[in-house]
Amino acid sequence: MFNLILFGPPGSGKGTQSEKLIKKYHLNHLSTGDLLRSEIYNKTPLGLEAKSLMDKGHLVPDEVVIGMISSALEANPKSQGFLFDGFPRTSAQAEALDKLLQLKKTNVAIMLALEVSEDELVRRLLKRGETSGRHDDINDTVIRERILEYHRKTSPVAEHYKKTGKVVKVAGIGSVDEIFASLCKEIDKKIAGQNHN
Ligand code: B4P
Repeated sequence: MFNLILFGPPGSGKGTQSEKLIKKYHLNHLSTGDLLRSEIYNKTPLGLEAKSLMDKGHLVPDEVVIGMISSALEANPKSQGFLFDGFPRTSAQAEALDKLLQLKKTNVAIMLALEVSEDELVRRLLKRGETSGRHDDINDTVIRERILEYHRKTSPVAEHYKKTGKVVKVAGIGSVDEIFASLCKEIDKKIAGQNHN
């Protein structure tokens, strides 16, 4: 099993690159953002609670997203590996993920961290907001709050995986295909290293 985390601030291209990576490496895509938006679309109680937080640019409570990921792992017992997109976003989520994977006798192989400047993040998200209908992409203040939440709560998650030498930084500026090629290069290196051991 090969499990990878695609990491980075809001708008860094996690969703965009995930779509391409899951096809190439036959991974199951687990995006907590997509799972939450599906709850909102279906107007579930969880979705209603999540919407009010997401519209302000805040994170959804840990127990909610950990529960969603746990169910998704259970639902795919034969998976060749998972791509975690937008999860874990707090240290508590990272610890929970390690435990869930341990139960499946596997672990995180690599964390690929996309690096993009703040001005470019804001530009991309406002542009997506013009067409996506996503409330959290329309307002400059909400976008800045999402980036602040990232610095406050999410960037420490990289420290968690640095301890085990799993973090690889990748430049997230350039064309989608150029960034995809950089990500593939790092994944191929990791897979070759694993096969060698
Ligand atoms: P997410 O759905 O995870 O989304 P994101 O951070 O906004 O975006 P992503 O990085 O995937 O950007 P994308 O590729 O789409 O989170 C939304 C909200 O859900 C959070 O704020 C939070 O409230 C909640 N949430 C989710 N997970 C949570 C968790 N684990 N715990 C608590 N709360 C959670 O790219 C953005 C735009 O850039 C797109 O328009 C794309 O076309 C463009 N783009 C991509 N690559 C580009 C490139 N190379 N050049 C130019 N533009 C590019």
